[in-house]
Amino acid sequence: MKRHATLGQSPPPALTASVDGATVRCFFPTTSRTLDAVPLYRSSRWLTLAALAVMGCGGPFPQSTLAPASGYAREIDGLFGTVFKLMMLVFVVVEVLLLFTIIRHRHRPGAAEPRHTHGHTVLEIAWTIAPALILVFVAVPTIQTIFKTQAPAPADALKIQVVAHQWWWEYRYPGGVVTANELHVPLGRTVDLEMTSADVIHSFWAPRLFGKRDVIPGHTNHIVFAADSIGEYMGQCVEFCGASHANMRLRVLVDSDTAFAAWTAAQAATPRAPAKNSVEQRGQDAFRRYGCIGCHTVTGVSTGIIGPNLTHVGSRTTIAGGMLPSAADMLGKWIENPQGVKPGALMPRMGVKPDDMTALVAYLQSLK
Ligand code: HEC
Ligand SMILES: [Cu+2]
Repeated sequence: MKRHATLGQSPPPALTASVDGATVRCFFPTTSRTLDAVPLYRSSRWLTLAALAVMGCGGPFPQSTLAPASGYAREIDGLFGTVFKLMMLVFVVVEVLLLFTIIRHRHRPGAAEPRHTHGHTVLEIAWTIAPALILVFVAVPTIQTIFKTQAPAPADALKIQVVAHQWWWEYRYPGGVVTANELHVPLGRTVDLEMTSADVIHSFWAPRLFGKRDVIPGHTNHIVFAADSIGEYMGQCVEFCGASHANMRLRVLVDSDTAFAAWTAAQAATPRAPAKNSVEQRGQDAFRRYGCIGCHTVTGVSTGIIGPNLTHVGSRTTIAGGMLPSAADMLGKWIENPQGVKPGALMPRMGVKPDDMTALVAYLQSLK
C-alpha cells in the first residue's frame, strides 16, 4: 500500500523573501496522502460531527427553556432572545471586519511592507466604549428580568412548602396535604414555593416553568410562578448534593382547577382501612412489622418523617424521585434493594420475605 507520494524530481515549491537584508526560502511539505492511508476515524470525522449535530435536532425536549410554559419562563426566554440577537449582531460586524481586513490586506508577491502604526487614541477609546455600551444593553433587560421574576408573591398566592432531602422532594400544602416528588399546581394560579432543605444545599429547577433556585438548609428561598398550560413538566435537582444527585428528579403537574380540587380532596382524605383478612391487611401488618412505620407516615397508621409520606403513594405515578414508575414490580424492586436502584439511597434493605412483599406492595398500591 502506498502511504506517501514520493517526493518528485522537481524542487518543492518555496516562498522566497528578503528579511533584514538576508534572503530566506520557506519550503512547504509536499507529502500527500492517498485515500487508503487515511485512518477511518479521520476520514469519517466530519460524518461523526454531522451525526452528533443532527442528533441535537431531534426531540422531544422535556426540559427546554426555549419552550416556556409560565410568565416567569417566558421572561427568561425573552431575555435570552434579546441577548442572542444582540450577540449575533456583534458577531456579524466583527466577522465582516475581520474577513475584510484579512482579504484586503493579504500578502501579495512583491508588495511593499505595510505601514506600521503604534497607538491610535481615537480607535482605542472607541473600542473601549463600544463593548461597555453593549454590556449596558445586556445589563438593563437582565436586571429588569431579575426584578420581575423575583417579585414577592401576591397575598392570594397558593403557598406550597418545598423541603429538599437527599434525594427526594417533599411538598407540604396548606390544609396538611403532604406528598413527594410530584408537585401538583392549579392552572393559571400564582404559586409561591417556600423552599428549604433538611440536609445539604440542593437546587430546584423545572426549566419550562421557572429558573433555578438554591434550596438551602436553615433558609427559605422562593419561586413565584403561574403555569399557563396544563401538562407535565420535568425538572431535577441542579446543585450537586451527593451520591444520587443525578437521580433527584421532580415533576410539576399542572392541573385544571377542577382536577386540582379533586386531587387536593383525595390527598386530604384518610385512606380507607383495609378489609379484614384481605391481602392489603396483611400488607399493613408487614408495614408495621418490618419497621417501615419508623420512617414513613401513613395517616392513621404511622408518623415517621425520614422518608416520603406514603399516605397516598398509590396515587403517584413514579417513586424514588421519579426513578421508577410506581407499578407493582417496581415497588417490589425498590423495597427489595433501594441502593440497587438508587446509589446511596437512605432507605435500608429491610429483608422483606417474598410473601410479605406481595402483600406489602398490594397495600401500598391500595393507598390511592
Ligand atoms: C430508615 C428509614 C426508612 C425505612 C425503615 C423505610 N424507608 Fe422507605 N424510604 C426512606 C427514604 C429516605 C426514602 C426516599 C428515598 C429516595 O427517594 O431517595 C424512602 C422511599 C420509599 C418509597 C418511595 C416513595 C416515593 O414516593 O418515592 C417507598 C414506596 C418506601 N420507601 C417504602 C418503604 C417500605 C415498604 C418500608 C418497610 C419495608 C420502608 N420504606 C422502610 C426511608 C425508609
Ligand atoms: Cu439535590
